[in-house]
Amino acid sequence: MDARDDMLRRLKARADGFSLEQPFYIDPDFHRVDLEEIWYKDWLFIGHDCEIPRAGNYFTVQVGDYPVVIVRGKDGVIRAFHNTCRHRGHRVCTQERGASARLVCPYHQWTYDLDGSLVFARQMGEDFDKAQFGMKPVSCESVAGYIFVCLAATPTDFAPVRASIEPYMKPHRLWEAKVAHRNTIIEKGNWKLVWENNRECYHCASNHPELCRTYPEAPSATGVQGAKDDPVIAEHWARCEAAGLPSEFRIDASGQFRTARMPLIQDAESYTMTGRRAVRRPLSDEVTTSHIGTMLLFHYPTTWNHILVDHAISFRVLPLSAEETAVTTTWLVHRDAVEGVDYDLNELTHVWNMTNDQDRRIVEENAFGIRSPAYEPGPYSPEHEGGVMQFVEWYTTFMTNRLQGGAAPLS
Ligand code: 3BY
Ligand code: FES
Ligand code: FE
Repeated sequence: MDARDDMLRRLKARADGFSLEQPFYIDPDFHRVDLEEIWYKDWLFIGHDCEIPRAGNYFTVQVGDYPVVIVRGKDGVIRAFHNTCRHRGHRVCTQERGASARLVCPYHQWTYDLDGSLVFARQMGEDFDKAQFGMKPVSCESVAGYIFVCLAATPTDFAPVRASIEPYMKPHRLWEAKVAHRNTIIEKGNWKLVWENNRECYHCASNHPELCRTYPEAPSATGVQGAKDDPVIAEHWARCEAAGLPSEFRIDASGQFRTARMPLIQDAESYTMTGRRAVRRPLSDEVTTSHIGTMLLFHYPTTWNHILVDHAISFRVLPLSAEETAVTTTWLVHRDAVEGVDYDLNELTHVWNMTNDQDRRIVEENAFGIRSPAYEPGPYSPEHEGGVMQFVEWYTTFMTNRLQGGAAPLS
């Protein structure tokens, strides 16, 4: 059976409240459908404005089969292009990141302006029209310091994402922050396992001793239910909102993205072993309130985030294959914060480096068990894994709609 038909049949037959069947986590043909229907069509968080602060700064990324370059133009605008030369297809930018006045393909030196137009191509004959061979644009939006791209020829409307997340993010001024540290870990598991693990804290107490010093394991903090009924959270929202920080739990009707500001445990202000701030200088000059907890943003399928009073941490998920996922973590601090003076890099990164490694091992062991022919979908905890159910619901609905829109009817 064709993978798309098989996937649709299994999605329709799925038992509510249970994990997905094995092929969703391991089958390369199912993975291709994920790429084609989600990763190649939807908006993807790809990096931060402050990673490319000056004209000519760029970084590259690989989304499935698509190499993409993101570059800041002379006009300050951030643009994205397919990183494939219009001559014979060599990657134009071969480094992970860099700075260049123009983008020069290393193969035969076709040279592109930062806006993608071809400005130089040697000995191509009299009739050659450079205007026909600019780098192909990729849709690109920047919101409050977060860059999103969409590979679809006709992207879905980004306006609802912007309208929803911008007010929550803006006070933190992340577009002018500084990257204190960034690392990428490879997790040997399907991207959906990375998400399922992220969307619950049922595993936290027994797996994350460092994070649990400051992050509450209550499902109301991580999941999608119960926050409104929790008096501690309600009080936190009222206090933060009064200080001009949008905080209340808000989720998109489709379930694809959520914002909410959550209190940390007791007096904790940051993800350190003591709970005290890791960075002496606050992240944003606009946020003068203390104890603002963590602003949580997720946007499927690429990002979850924690924005604190002294720093912010973003996570970017990119699938490498059916059974491998890259997770890039970026720590952002105030641009004037000085390492060794205002913060100790090890203290700043310790808790999440430990947590990421613990989660990597969980995802890999989860993938191991799922590869067993004896694996069958198991039940999620209604109390603790509401967030996981919500993710799987989103995936199921999204894929069912996409597959019904495009696939041949089932016999
Ligand atoms: O990073 C997160 O948002 C989730 C929430 C709970 C545990 N986990 C690592
Ligand atoms: Fe880029 Fe030839 S392939 S210049
Ligand atoms: Fe975890």
